[in-house]
Amino acid sequence: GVRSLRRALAGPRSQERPGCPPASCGGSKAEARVLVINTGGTIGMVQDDKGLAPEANKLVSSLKTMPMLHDEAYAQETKLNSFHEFPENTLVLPVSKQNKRIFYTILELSPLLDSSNMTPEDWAKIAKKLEEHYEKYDGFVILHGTDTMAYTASALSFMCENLGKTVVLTGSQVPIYELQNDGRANLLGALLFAGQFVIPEVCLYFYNKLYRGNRVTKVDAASFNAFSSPNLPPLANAEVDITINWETVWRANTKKKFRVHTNMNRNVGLLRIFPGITAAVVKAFLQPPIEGIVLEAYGSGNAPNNREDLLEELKKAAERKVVILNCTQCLRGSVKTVYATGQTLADVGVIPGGDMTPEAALTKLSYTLSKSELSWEEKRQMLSENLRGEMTVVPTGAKISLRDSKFIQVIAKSLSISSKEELEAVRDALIPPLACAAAKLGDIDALRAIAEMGGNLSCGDYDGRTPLHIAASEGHLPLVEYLLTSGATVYARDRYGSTPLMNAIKFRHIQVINLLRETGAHLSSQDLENIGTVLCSLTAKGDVDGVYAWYLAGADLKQTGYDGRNPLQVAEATGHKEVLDFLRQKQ
Ligand code: ASN
Repeated sequence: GVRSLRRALAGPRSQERPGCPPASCGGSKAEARVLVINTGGTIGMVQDDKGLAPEANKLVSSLKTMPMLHDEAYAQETKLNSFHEFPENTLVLPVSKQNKRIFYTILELSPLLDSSNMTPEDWAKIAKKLEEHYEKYDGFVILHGTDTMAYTASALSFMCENLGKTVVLTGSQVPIYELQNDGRANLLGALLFAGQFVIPEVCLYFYNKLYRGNRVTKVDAASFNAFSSPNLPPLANAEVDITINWETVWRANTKKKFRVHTNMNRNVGLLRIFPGITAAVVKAFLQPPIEGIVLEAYGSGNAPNNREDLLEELKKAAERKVVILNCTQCLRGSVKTVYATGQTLADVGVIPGGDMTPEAALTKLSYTLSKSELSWEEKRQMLSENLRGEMTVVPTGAKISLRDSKFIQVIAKSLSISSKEELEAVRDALIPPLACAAAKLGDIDALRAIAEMGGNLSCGDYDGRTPLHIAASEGHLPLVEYLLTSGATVYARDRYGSTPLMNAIKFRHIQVINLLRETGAHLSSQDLENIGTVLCSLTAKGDVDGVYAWYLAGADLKQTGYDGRNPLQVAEATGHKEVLDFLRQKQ
C-alpha cells in the first residue's frame, strides 16, 4: 500500500546480523550501478486488439515520469546523460535511506516477449548479456514475464557458474502503465536488492519477498502474490524493514571466475504420473532423442509398483542411458524411499530428486546433460548433488565429515557461544574427537579455535588418543610443536598403552621423535618389553629406518631377542648391509 511505497522510497532499514556487513556496492561514493535487462512480460505490456502484448521502446520514457523510480532533478543536476559517463537509458533512483544512489541502465532485448514464448535460446541470450556486462555493474535485474519466470530463474541459476553478484528476476501481474499495478513496487524492490546487497545468487523478487530463483514456482495467476518457494524460506523480506536471512544465502565458495554455460540440452521432458497412465504413453514419451526426463511422481516420490508394464518401460529407458530424475507432484516435501512404491523406482535406476521443484529439476537436467565432457555416471552423480542450493541435502552422519576442517572450526566456534552448563558438557564431549580430527588434518587454526574456547588439548578421545598421538602418528612436525607449547602431555597413553613417542616410532617420523625426546618423552619398561625381539626382527627384515627410530627414542640396541641373539648377530647372519653398518657403528 501507500505506506510501504513511502517506506520503499525512504530506503531500506537493513537488519543484518553483526558480522554480515551490508556488502554495499559502489565503494565510498555510496553509488551503485545496476543493469536492468528487459526481456518483456506483463510489466511492460499494453493492450492491443488481440490482448496484452509487450511494447518496445516505451518503458524508459515512462519510468522517467515516475518519481519513485527516477529522480529527474538529480539527473538534471548531475547531467546524467550528457557526459557519457553513463550509457544511454540510465535512470537514477531517489537516494536510499543509507544514502545510496542507485543508477540503473535499461537494456531492452528485441523482440520483447511474453514469457510463454521463451525458449532456452532466450535464456542463453540473457546469460550472455550478464557475462558481457558482468564487470561493469554491481548487480543485475531481469524484467521477465511471470508465466515462465520460475523456469528462467532455475535455468539461469545453473547456467551462471561461480556467480559472485546479485541477479534478481522480477516482473508483474499488471502492466506498470496501469494505475493499480504491482510492477513499480517489484521493480523498486529488485533494484534496491541488486544495488545494495551482495546476494550472489539468481534470485526472484515478487510481492515483497526475495526468493532463491531455483526454489520458486508460480502458484497464482490472479494474485499479486504470484510465487511460492515451498521448500525454502525467502532469502529476504522487504516489508517495514529489509531483513536478509544471510545463513540461507548460497555462496559459490570458489575462486573460479564467473562464466556462463549456454548450450542447454533440449532433449529433456517432464512426465507427470497419473492413475491409469498407460505403458504406451510412457513408452512414446521415452523414445529417442529423449536423453533425460523428470518423473513427477506421487507424494514422497511414489509410483505404482504393481505395474510391471510401466516399470519395464522405465527400465528399458534407463538401459538406453536415459536419465530419470524423480520429483514429487506435491507442492511441498521431498522424494524419499520410505514406501515400497518409491523403492521400486529407485530399483530401476531412477535418481531421487529430493525437494527440487519440477522447474529446477528440468533445467538442472538440461544443464547437466549438456556437459559433454562428463561421463554418464558423472552426470548422474552431478544430478544427485546440490549444485546451486536447488535442493535440501539432509545432513546425515555420513555426509558431515570430520575430515572437513571448515566443519571443525565452525562447530568449535558455534559451541563457544553458549555458556550454559549443559552445553559445556556437550562441548567437553565433542572437543576430543574434534581436536583429534583437526590434528589428523594438521589444522593448527582449528586447534587454536578449540583452545581459545577453553578446550583442553590433552584430552583423549574414546580410545584415549590425544591430538598429540594423532599428530605424532601423522608426522605433522609444526603441529607437534604447537601442541607441546599448548599444554599437551607427552606421557598420555591410549587404550592400547601407546604414547605419542611409540606412535612416532611406529611410523618412523624421525624429527617428531627428536622433538618429543627434547620435551622429555622416553620409553618406559612397558614400552621396552620384548625390545630385543622387536629389534632383531626389524634387523632380519633389513628395516634400517625402524631400527634407527627405536635407537633415537632411546632403545638399547644390544638387547637380545627370544633366541638369545642380539641385533648385530642377526644382521651378520642375514647380511642386510645397511643395518649391519649402522649396528656396527653404534656398538
Ligand atoms: N503472460 C505474461 C508473461 O509471462 C504473464 C505475466 O507476466 N504476468 O509474460
